Amino acid sequence: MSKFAALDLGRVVAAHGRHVVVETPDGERLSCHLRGKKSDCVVGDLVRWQPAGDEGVVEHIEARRNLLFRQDDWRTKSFAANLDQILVLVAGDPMFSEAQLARALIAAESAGIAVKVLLNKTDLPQATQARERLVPYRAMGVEVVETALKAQPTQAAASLSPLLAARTTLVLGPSGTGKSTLINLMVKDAAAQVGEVSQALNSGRHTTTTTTWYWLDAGRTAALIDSPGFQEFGLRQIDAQQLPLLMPDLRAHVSACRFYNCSHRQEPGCGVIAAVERGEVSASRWRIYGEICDELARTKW
Ligand SMILES: Nc1nc2c(ncn2[C@@H]2O[C@H](COP(=O)(O)OP(=O)(O)OP(=O)(O)O)[C@@H](O)[C@H]2O)c(=O)[nH]1
Ligand SMILES: [Mg+2]
Ligand SMILES: [Zn+2]
Repeated sequence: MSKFAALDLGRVVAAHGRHVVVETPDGERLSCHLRGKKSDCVVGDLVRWQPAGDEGVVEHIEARRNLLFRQDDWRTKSFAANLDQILVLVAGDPMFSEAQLARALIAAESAGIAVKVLLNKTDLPQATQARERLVPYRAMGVEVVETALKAQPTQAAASLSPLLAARTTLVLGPSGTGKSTLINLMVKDAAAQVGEVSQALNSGRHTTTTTTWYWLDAGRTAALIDSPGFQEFGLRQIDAQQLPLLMPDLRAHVSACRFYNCSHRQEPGCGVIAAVERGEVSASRWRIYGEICDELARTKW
């Protein structure tokens, strides 16, 4: 048994640098600092903590079931831990970047976390083009749900409820796609929960700058995690050799390659390139694959 087992167990429901909000098993929330040089505490973490004055100190982070993060040349940015699924929100306005979506899916696959895509703002004409862009993703087996969270909230809530029940879901996606709109629709007392968190973090700011955990139900069986919109999605944590295996549409064709160490970029007899030529792998997916390969091949600073 760990030497921390005697300490109280809590769950991190908001994290802001070295300052976190921990929720106790009976639902109380308190502000905690991280002990020493620890700075890797993320929302969703289960922690052992103890009181220190009118705050608390996190002494230990329990082993994680999974962790979603992105990594560029300079730093690692963790989103959240111990997730059941990720819901990636996209929209036609602002038009989502396919490269960004692909990267989020690769990071999730690499972390072993299930993903669904939510196409929001279907009331807008730009949704047609966004839907087109999602065709290869549906074809490779990604579940795509469509909503108009603001224009048709009742309908949206009805289709989302079963998807979110009894699970911990991280809501991910670029800025302005409707992540907070989703939280506010599905979480009845979202404003109150936000209030508690910003009070504990002592920040007047709106919490969309901070990743935040919300309970969906009074019984606290289902949770939604709101996260700030991201721009860059570095995948430095991925091994270049593994990359094609983390892209299901490419993966389906690697066994047809003539060379066992095929890079799927220019080799003769490449099964992936042949599939691109037959239209079975979308040209844009293959281009995105190449871009990420180049990025991973660059010397790390
Ligand atoms: N037309 C339309 N607009 C929507 C819909 N859902 C959300 N919006 C609007 O889109 C804008 C952005 O919504 P937010 O929920 O704040 O977006 P977000 O993803 O939380 O953005 P960040 O916090 O910046 O990452 C708001 O003005 C919403 O009212 C929808 O279904 N249709
Ligand atoms: Mg938001
Ligand atoms: Zn190949």
